[in-house]
Amino acid sequence: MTSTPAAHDPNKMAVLRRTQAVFSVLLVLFVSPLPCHNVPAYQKPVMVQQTGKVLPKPQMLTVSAEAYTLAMSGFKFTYGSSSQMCDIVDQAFRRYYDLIFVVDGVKKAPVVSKDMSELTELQIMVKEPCTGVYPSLESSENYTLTVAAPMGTLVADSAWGVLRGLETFSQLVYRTDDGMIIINKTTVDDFPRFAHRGILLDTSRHFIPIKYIKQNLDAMAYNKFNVFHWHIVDDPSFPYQSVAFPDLSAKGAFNPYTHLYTQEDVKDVIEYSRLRGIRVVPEFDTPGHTASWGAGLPGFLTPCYDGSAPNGKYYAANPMLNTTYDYMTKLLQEIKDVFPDKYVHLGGDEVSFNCWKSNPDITKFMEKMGFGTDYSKLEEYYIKNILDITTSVGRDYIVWQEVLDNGVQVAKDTVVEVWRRKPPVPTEMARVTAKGLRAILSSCWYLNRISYGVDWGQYYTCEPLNFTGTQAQKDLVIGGEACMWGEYVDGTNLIARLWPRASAVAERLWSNKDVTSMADATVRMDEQRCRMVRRGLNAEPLHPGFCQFEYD
Ligand code: CP6
Repeated sequence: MTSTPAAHDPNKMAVLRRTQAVFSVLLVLFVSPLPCHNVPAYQKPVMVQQTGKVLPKPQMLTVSAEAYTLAMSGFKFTYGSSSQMCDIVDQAFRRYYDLIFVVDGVKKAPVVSKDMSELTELQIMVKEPCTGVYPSLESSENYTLTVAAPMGTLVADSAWGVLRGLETFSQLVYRTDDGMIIINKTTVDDFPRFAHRGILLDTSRHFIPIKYIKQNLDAMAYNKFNVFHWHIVDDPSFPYQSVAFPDLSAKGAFNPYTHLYTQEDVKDVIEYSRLRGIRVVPEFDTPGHTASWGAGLPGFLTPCYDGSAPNGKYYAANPMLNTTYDYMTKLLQEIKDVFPDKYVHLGGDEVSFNCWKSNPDITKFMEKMGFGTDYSKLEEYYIKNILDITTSVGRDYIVWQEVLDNGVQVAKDTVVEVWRRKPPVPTEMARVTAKGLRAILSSCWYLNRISYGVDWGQYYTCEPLNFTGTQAQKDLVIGGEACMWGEYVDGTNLIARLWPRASAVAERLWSNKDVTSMADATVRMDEQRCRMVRRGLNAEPLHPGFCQFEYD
């Protein structure tokens, strides 16, 4: 119902707009000559334009031309009699009711067609207990949705499947220009291709207020992403308020009063995510990228030297001190208590050896340990300790690819995130999986990198399984992440920079491998962008055009 044709000629646009309006009215009024539909005799089936602009494209979607009307007071979500019931689904009912019936911030009762059958109910059937549950890599997100008047059904193993199915249901609903809410007779059988579909936000280069983190979580749910990779601290600032080490943020945040994620904030984000079927995987990146830790944790960083004297600079965690590991043990114990996800991201990227090389105490330690002059052995020593600490506190871990590239021996259950373009992505994906390790790809999805023009095609055509390897290797690829590094991003531009560009990644990670046509995807991308705008998000335009419902 929205339109963003690639029309550059304004006259053409006007004609197109008129034609569209006439078309949608005609299509809605067009009465089927076929009497074979299973509806009460007094209601004639009404045929309308086929829709089904669902993004990411479901594995199986069949949209019929037969359409039903939805009335706000007449429509409800219900549980089937043998269904599990839970908070997650109850709250999703409320959100999706609003998404369907709210336009321009108000619930507008739709015009109800007397000529059409009415969809009065969507009955949900959840098989697994879902009260208080938290999502995991192994969670089922499968669902089957049948839209048929008067009652549709949505069947899923888990609450997560219900969430994905409700999103699809809400995307099948549309408004006509004359104010009706319509949904076509539809069947959907759907499941994700990859289990790990993430978005990385960097809250260290700039602080991102909770309001925008939540907007992003909403957008993630609309696009069926399920992992919020929270790159919460880094060199420039430490906004996480630690219980064990309050000085880290007191001395390391940009502003310890305003640019701070308190324990309450973190709980709030985790619960908001959980209700949307999104895991929160925090990243505490060490030993590099830790400049902001120095002030609040004296002795943690390595003093750098000019010749025989310290030069007052510090870089990277000090790998030779036991206190470093004591600090990390205490911090990781806290992280385990605060973040319920089974995984933490331990970073390990971009470690420069210059400072370690300059420090005479480190040199002595290298000799004592028999590392010679191979500083990657020192890095390995550090990482190995951190991985062991993480295991001992009861968490699994994800690391950036350098950990492996530098020859660190990692446990079999390590997940490796591939982000560099050198060595070439297929080489690295093959290398990681040949070691029997699971891989996440993000190299081709650095959405922080922008340029003029339409750029989502490069994200759309990036295929995680495009490497030479056995089926067993391919099975080790658990998904990917779109990254929004924060050097040039804060609350003012986060949503616009990510969306709808990340929607292209969403489709690559959810939909079937054969879903590769950019021409087809353009239709869904356009619709998805307008849908996000209608839902109140500042998703940026993809090309000249307009939306049926825009912002104020
Ligand atoms: N910060 C950290 C970064 C980046 C990485 N790690 C990064 C590198 C290259 C680009 C964007 C971001 N800013 N901690 C790499 C994983 Cl283009």
